[in-house]
Amino acid sequence: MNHTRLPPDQQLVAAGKWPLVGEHRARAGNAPWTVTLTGLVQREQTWTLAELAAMPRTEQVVDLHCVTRWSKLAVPFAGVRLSELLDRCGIEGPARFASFVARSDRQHSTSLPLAELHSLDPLVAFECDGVPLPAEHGGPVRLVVPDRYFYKSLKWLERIELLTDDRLGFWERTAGYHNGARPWNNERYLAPTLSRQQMARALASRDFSDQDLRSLDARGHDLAGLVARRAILRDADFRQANLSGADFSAANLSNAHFAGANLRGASLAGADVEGADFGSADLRGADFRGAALIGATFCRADEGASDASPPPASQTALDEAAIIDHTTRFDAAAIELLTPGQQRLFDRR
Ligand SMILES: Nc1nc2c(c(=O)[nH]1)N[C@H]1C(S)=C(S)[C@@H](COP(=O)(O)O)O[C@H]1N2
Ligand SMILES: [Mo]
Repeated sequence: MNHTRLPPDQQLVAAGKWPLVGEHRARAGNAPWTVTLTGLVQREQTWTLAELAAMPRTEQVVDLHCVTRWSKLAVPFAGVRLSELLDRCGIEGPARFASFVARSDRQHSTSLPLAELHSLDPLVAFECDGVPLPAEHGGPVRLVVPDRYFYKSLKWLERIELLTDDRLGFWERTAGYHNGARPWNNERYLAPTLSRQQMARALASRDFSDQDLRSLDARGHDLAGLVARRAILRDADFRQANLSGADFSAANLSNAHFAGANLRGASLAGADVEGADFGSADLRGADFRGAALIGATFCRADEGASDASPPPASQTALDEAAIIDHTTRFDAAAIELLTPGQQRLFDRR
């Protein structure tokens, strides 16, 4: 059993699976790959991949914890320690933060305090499982930061800048991801930014389309026939709500709470429901085609259990399972990314 190593509210991804999250590829172009360390350093430096590979090689086994609630334990990475690069440049006195920038279309970024870099000892990784890091997982070179949600591990590392003041990363700035990112403290998202007035107005309108209503509290509300196409409802609370016939197509519902909700005949087609909780929700006639389901929970059966152990077939576990039947529509490929315990619920129907 590995469950002592699973942070709160995380679940293990199916054995051998590694979900792809965020950007899928680096920026196109043939310019040779380089990594530059700049900002408050004594000597700015740019390294080619060959130069990085010639530095002392370190292996590190890291547990990956995505904020959308999946974890993948004991992943063996190899590369050079970030501290090796910092030592070669010399940190200037006033430097307090490091900003990491990706060679990607949106120049994705994240940041960490220097004090934490010293204790976390991140890896500038170019190998995983003994082979070059796959391109979609950040190859040729990515950052791997142990003990933080995986959004602090930047794929396609191109630039590291040392700063006096923090520069929030892409998710931290645009999506309210918690800048602390400590999995053991459940530091996932910032507190709701919606005022009670804004919430009341949205709930009365019954049309959430294209609105940013993340962390909305709609617990227990009667929202039958709600229209919420493309709405941002990350971390929203729909527990016990009546959402029959609701249209959530292409909405962002990551980590939303649907325990006990009535979703009969609702459309979640093309929605992002990563990490969402559907325990005891009624999903008959619901449409999940094209939806991203990684880390979603449909029953409590395998929480904290290792991939190998079967879920307990106790009545309590079944009581908390979502109601799924032949009218519930899913893609087989999306189900495959769920943990074995979650998949079993779909096999049973
Ligand atoms: N350049 C870049 N790095 C990124 C992201 C991204 O979108 N772009 N997403 C982050 C998030 S939220 C996660 S969970 C991990 C996912 O890495 P993976 O696709 O290898 O699983 O990368 C992190 N680093
Ligand atoms: Mo993530």
